Amino acid sequence: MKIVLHDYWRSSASYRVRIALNLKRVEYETAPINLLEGAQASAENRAVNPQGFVPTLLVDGEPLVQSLAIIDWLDAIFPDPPLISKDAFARSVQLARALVIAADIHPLDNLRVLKRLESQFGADQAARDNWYRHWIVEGLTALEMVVGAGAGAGPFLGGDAPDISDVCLVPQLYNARRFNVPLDVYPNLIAAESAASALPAFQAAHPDRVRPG
Ligand SMILES: N[C@@H](CCC(=O)N[C@@H](CS)C(=O)NCC(=O)O)C(=O)O
Repeated sequence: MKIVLHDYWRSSASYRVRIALNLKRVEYETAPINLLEGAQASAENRAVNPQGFVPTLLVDGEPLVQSLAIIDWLDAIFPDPPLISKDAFARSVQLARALVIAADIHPLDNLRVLKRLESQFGADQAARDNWYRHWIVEGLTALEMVVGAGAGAGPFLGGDAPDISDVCLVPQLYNARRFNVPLDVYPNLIAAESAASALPAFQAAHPDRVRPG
């Protein structure tokens, strides 16, 4: 099976998929799509990812899109280690945590949304940064409460091993630091990130490790 990941080094949705591929020790090639040059909107990228996003995972030439759906596919085909539980209740809890980030923080801070704030409302850099930080703080505050209420298991959000919510958390915290969001108020999230950052699979997926040039 030939697997090619279309990604961008600083894209957090791509970072999620790189982590999952590495955790599952899947061999893959990468094909960079430069978001700053607008390559995501090219006809070539839209042919595999009609929304004009990264990541796209090509499996023997067939595209899979949407990072969480890609991770769900990876979990089905490469079950070890599992990232989504087979137990219905645990699965719902894991997905809910992942979706706080992937559905309710990340889309609001996407590049196309930031550009739209500028073109439609004239938002300057300071206003866009403020917007970016606002949605991160709101989402992480809720996630810290959720995780704190179930505290005890740890160190990962997934307990003694990372699950799909840890795969979403680490890239989101990377983004938060880029925008100088104070993170010391999220001790449970930071503890989970520390545990994840000790794993080679997470380290190898870090933007600084995959940045071209
Ligand atoms: N829900 C999608 C989101 C993908 C996404 O937002 N990708 C961003 C990079 S992290 C992107 O390609 N943005 C391009 C743009 O906004 O123009 C997923 O999880 O794959």
